[in-house]
Amino acid sequence: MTIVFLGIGTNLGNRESNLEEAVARIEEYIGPVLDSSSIYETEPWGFQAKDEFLNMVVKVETDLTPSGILGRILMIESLLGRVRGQKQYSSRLIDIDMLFYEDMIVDEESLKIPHPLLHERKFVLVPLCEIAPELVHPVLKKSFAELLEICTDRNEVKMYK
Ligand code: PH2
Ligand code: MG
Ligand code: MG
Repeated sequence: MTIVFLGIGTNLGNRESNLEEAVARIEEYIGPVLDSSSIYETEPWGFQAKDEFLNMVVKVETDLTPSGILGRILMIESLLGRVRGQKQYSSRLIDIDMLFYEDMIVDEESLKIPHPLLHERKFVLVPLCEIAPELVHPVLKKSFAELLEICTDRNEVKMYK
């Protein structure tokens, strides 16, 4: 059994029910959710959009491999109605990202763990620090609390629920 942390985001449709549905499908197809952060309302990061995101992080126990999890994530995203466009960033019904998988490091075209941008994004670090502040980033060798402290992202991240 392995512990994996997933980040979930949505800025279209009924955002709260998108998160609820994503957590239910993660439980069904990836494994039991051991802990979850609060929900945060966050400014779009890296692109312009009028719709703010809801973001949260969950801690999941699983017996799947990283590529097994990636396959399930893509399936859950399409079950929830996500259609992938050409652009790098765009508004979406649901996005599930594998943030890290124990302290495994994977650097492949189709899969990078830890998520290469997680330490630059307050919409990930703030919820992550709520449930795992003392955990150490396997590449940067700093705790998530330290990474949040030195993070230069100034986008707004506010507690929603
Ligand atoms: N996801 C992105 C790009 N920008 N901004 C916020 N606030 N929340 C996200 O989940 C998000 C984003 C790419 O996946
Ligand atoms: Mg993402
Ligand atoms: Mg994604």
